[in-house]
Amino acid sequence: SPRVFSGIQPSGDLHLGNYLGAIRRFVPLQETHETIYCVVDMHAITVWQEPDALRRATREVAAAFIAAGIDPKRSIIFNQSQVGQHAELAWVFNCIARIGWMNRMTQFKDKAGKNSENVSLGLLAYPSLMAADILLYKATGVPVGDDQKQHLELTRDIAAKFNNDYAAAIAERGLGEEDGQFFPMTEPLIAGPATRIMSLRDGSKKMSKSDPSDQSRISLLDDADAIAKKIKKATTDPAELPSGIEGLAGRPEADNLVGIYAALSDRSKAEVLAEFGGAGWGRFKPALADLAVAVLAPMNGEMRRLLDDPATIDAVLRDGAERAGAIAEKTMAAVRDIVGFIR
Ligand code: AQP
Repeated sequence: SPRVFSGIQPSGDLHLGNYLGAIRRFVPLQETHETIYCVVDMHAITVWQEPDALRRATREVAAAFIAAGIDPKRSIIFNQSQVGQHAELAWVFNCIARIGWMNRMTQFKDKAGKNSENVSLGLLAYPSLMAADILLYKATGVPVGDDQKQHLELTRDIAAKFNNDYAAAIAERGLGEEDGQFFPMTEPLIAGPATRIMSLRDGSKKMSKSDPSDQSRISLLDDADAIAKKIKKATTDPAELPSGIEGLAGRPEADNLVGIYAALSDRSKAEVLAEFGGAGWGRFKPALADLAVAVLAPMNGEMRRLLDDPATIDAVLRDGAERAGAIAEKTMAAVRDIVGFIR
């Protein structure tokens, strides 16, 4: 069956955007695909991480995967640094990708800000490691939020340039797939009403782990009280909810909260507005808070239970790393031959 790969960085508090845009969508794919889900700790250190905090956050992402319904037997769950082939293939891709491609990445520009001479080289090369993550497993689909679209395009560019630069070596050794290509063209799987959840404080910024304001995001470890308070305080305009989605145009905060409600209740925004059109925030926000608590509380409890037993989480990651490593090594051995490395 077709294979999907996706990763989450252990770089801070997991939030509702990570859940609705990514983790939750990983679960049903287990029915139809071979699924590989990775805690990308090597990506996380592109910006400074305290070692203990990194370990804690790595286990937290693994716990969120399991608590959300990813079965470590059916799927492969592991942390990136335990499979050395990710770093090895990323190096080859660093030599395939062009600096200009990396400089055009909006996430790099956003994260580097005006300080682009003084950020880590890893932050610039980030998409190259991401391409390695995906292509080591020859994954054809990657479930991600909308913010990752540009990185996925770069993954395709790297795959295409590798296939093309080494076309003769691939053909000569018969290492191509049915279509003669070595790496597939990966597609992003971006769908649903929650592809881009925005900050609760500012409707023009995405909800993010690295936002300094804790009020900007709903954390997956927030308790019911914290969730309700954050939603109550969320920035909105004063107008009541419109009765159709056209009425959300130019109202980013309203659009965001309706989108969150839709995603949490598996409905479309239009269906949510059919119920709440004309309602004020005093009615909508408590309904949203109740819904968010109902969906997140069971997961929150399960995550806490799992985190009480780090040895079990580490064993899941170790087992996943062994299974992932077997696939990764097969690809990497072929890459060494294609490139001309003697082994
Ligand atoms: N606001 C969001 N709405 C929908 N999806 C989102 N994702 C992130 N933010 C939102 C999706 O979550 C997955 C994991 O993201 P990541 O850990 O690789 O890091 P990120 O995209 O950089 O997410 P953050 O939370 O904003 O982290 P920081 O602040 O550390 O950069 C991806 O599939 C992403 O699309």
